[in-house]
Amino acid sequence: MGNNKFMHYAFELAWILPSVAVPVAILVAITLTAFAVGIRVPDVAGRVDPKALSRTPPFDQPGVKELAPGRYEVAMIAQVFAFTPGEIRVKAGSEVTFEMTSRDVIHGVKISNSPVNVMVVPGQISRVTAKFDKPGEYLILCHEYCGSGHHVMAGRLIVE
Ligand SMILES: [Cu+2]
Repeated sequence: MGNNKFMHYAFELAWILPSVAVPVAILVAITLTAFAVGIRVPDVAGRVDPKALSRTPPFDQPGVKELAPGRYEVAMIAQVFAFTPGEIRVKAGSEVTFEMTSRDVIHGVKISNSPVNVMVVPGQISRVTAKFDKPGEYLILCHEYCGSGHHVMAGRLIVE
């Protein structure tokens, strides 16, 4: 009888332990990616009239701005079928904040070998920050089908 009861508890424990361990493991994974690897969910930084980009800062002057040594801000516009600016140059080890929006339809921005992966929606400002330590050329790709020229929509980020 006593042995039976022990088996019952052992069986319960075999289910309770993983049901606690799995959420804990997920929390650890989220914490590690957020704080150690620096992967964050891109936030919606605001709204903008897609028809008034030419007179709305920072999109009236799309391009790369060096705020401080190792600290850049990029104002980028996506439209069929190009990114403006199409080429971005930063120094190795820099932290780059991208503020992006679309002039026309929904695009997506993925920068190869980096955590940057964000939807770019007309009317919305998408903001994402990433650090670029390794010198080289990083491909900037549109990853949301946006029309007949989608496959040629690309830019590059050069880390020097
Ligand atoms: Cu596209």
